[in-house]
Amino acid sequence: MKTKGQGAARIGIGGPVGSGKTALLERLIPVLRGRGIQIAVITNDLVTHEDAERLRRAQLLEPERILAVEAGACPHTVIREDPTLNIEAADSLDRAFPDLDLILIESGGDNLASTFSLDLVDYWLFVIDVAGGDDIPRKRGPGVIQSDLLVINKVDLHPYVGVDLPRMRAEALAVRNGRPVVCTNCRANEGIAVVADALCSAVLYRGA
Ligand SMILES: Nc1nc2c(ncn2[C@@H]2O[C@H](COP(=O)(O)OP(=O)(O)OP(=O)(O)O)[C@@H](O)[C@H]2O)c(=O)[nH]1
Ligand SMILES: [Mg+2]
Repeated sequence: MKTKGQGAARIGIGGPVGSGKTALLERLIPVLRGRGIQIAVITNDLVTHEDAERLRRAQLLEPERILAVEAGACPHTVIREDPTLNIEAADSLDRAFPDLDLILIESGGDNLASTFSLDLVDYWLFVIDVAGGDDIPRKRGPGVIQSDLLVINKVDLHPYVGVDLPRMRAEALAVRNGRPVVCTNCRANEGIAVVADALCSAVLYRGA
């Protein structure tokens, strides 16, 4: 396995508070590891290490492969305006694990305007969920429009929150100018392999 650039490929996972970014990581990690891909994770929380501790407790990865960055009050700052802390964390993972293929970087939960600096990541996903409202794609936030992959999570909840899921998906596709949209249910482990396929084909290739 080789990445298309230098060192491990860096993947951003952004999206509003509670949309399911950590839940997606918990589902993605076993799928990627099952494909022989070497992974590490960086989480960003405001002033705690909550998500990193949750991932360590889940024992999906060696604890040394999970680093936490404290983002402070503006979670988008450390993934966009000044991503130095995250770049340093990713560089240290590259040094500690020279065989790494992917570093998955979860942003702190933020608003629809949050995006990742391309100095930090090679590819980024934006995770929204059906309970956040089916009008979210129509609001055309930069995360929805510019991300390499848009994930609509919690599709199991659509009957309970009165969301027309096919319409929400169609409206998301319409504003994304051909970039892909994947529906997931992290609770029941649905759609996860499609997300894994998309990011692997974008940033990894198998050497001859
Ligand atoms: N029903 C349902 N619940 C989900 C799904 N994915 C996540 N959840 C729940 O949604 C809540 C928030 O999930 P998290 O993974 O913590 O969300 P997050 O985006 O990482 O949250 P922050 O890091 O705080 O921004 C948890 O209670 C999850 O169990 C899903 O597909 N379906
Ligand atoms: Mg989280």
